Amino acid sequence: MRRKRGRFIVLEGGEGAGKSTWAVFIRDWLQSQGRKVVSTREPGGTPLAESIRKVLLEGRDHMPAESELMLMFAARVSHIKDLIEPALMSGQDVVCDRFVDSSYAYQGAGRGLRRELISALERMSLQGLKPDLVLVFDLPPVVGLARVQRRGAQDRFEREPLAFQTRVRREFLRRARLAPRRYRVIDASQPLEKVRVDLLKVLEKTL
Ligand code: T5A
Repeated sequence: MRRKRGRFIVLEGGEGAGKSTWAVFIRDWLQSQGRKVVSTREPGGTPLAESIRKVLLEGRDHMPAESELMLMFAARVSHIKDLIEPALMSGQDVVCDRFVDSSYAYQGAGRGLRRELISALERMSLQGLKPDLVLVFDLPPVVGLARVQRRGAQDRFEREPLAFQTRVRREFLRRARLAPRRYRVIDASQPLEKVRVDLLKVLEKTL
C-alpha cells in the first residue's frame, strides 16, 4: 500500500524573527498529534549542504551575488534529494527553517539579482516541489537585528545594513500576498507568548 505523503512546512522571515525557536515548537506540536517529523534548515540539512553553509555564512573572501545564489541552490538540491523528498515520500512531515523564498528575498531583493534567474534555478532544482505551508515571521529589521546582536558574533547576512534587511522583508511580504492560500504572515515583533498563540491558531486551522 502507498503511504500518504508527508506535509512540507517552511518557516521564513528576516534575521532574528524567531524561526529556530518556532521550528522546535512546530515539531513538538506535530509530534503531539502523532506525526513523524523531520526538522531541518537551509542552507544545510545534509553533510554536503552543511559544508556549503559554512562557506556561505562564515566565508571572509569576496563572494559575487551570483556565486552566493548558486551555492544556495547547490546546497538546496542536495537537501531536497537526500533528505526532504525521501522524508515526505515515507510519510513524514518536514519542518524546514528557510527555503526558496529566502533566495528571492536575500539574493533577489537584497543583492539585486533578477527574479527570472532565481525562478530558472528554482524550476531546475525543485522539480515542482512546493511547501504546503509557508509561515512568514515578520518584524521590523531593527527589532530582529537587535535580537541577533544581543546573541553575539554575526554572520555575513546579519552584518548587512538596514536598507538590505528592509528589501528582504518587503520581498517576503510581497510573496506572501501573491499566494495567500499557502502563506501565513505572523507578527513576530510581539512578545513570545503572543506569537505562540497566533502560531497555534494558524497550525490548528491549516494543518
Ligand atoms: N539565506 C538562506 C539566504 O541568503 N538565501 C537562502 O536561500 C537561504 C536558505 C541563514 C542565513 O542564510 C541566508 C539568510 C540567513 O541570514 P541562519 O543562522 O540560519 O543563517 O539565520 P537565520 O535563519 O536568520 O536564524 P537566526 O537564528 O538568526 O534567527 P531566527 O531563527 O529567526 O531567530 P531565533 O529563534 O534564533 O531567535 C533569535 C533571538 O531572538 C529571541 C530568541 O530567544 C533568540 O535569542 N526571540 C525573541 N525575543 C523576544 N520576543 C520574541 N518574540 C522573540 N522571538 C525570538
